[in-house]
Amino acid sequence: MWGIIATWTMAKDGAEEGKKILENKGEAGEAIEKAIKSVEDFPYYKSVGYGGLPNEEMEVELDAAYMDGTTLDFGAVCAIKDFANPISVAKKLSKLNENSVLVGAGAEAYAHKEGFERKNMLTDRAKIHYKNRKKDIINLELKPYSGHDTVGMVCLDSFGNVVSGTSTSGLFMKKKGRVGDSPIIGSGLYADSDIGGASATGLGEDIMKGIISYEIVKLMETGLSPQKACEEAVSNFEKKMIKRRGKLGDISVIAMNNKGEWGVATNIDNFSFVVANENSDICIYRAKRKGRETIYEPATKEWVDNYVEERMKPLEEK
Ligand code: SD4
Repeated sequence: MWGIIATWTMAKDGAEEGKKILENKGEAGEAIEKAIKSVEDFPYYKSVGYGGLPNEEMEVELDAAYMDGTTLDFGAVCAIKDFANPISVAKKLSKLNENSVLVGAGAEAYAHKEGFERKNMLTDRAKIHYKNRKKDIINLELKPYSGHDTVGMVCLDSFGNVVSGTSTSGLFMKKKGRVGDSPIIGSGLYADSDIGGASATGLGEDIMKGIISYEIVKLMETGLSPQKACEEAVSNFEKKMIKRRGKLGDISVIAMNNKGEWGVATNIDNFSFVVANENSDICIYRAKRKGRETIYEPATKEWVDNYVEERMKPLEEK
């Protein structure tokens, strides 16, 4: 059995590419890198790779991580600037026994020496978003951080290897040097080929408090289905956060076990995800919370067309 699951509708084309590798008996590591690179390269997605929205100082700082559930190799880059594919740098770092998580200038120096493609990741479109947001923050008293969609993925290949990966520009208007959950092992992602893998998206500062991806994998280890494990992890964490802090930011999670069964959970009303496995063709679903549970249904063509159109429509400075 092979399978692939990814956060948000934007992952669809990448997931298609990953799926092709998996169905041709390719490896999960290759599939996930190809899939996430495709999302990073697409200029209209505002929260991953090229075209990702900048920090407060109009710099695009990117976080990415890669975990191999068979060897437990883990690599990550945090707040890296001006490299086209942070996921590939993270994957390469994961093979190292030391220095496998690098931040900022150190990550850039490594990527440069290893010959990764340099690219100015700040697009004209992202600059317009930035300028507009600055005005909205003042005029509409808008929260600077709203609007963020990290790509998180779990892949299972026909040989039983589970791999997880993430890539993100993090929160729009974040402070320079801010790092969220996405490159943090156990929080943004985790993988163990004896069990399965998980990944999260949402408010990193909160997600990290629950080490939610590790929690989901551990719940699957107790015998819970991926769906139950995701729901249990999110609802237990929500209960704790409300009790201790009175609130929990947005959090959505995906998981797949080593049989290709999958699950999701969210505490919002508009989480979307993409999934395929040997038994079912690629499909975009829309999910929302229903009490302690999460319900989902396939997205209609109209909704998907509208999603893509919204992201690609011409943008003007306010
Ligand atoms: C972060 N978790 O940097 C990321 C952002 C995200 O959907 O996932 N947004 O906190």
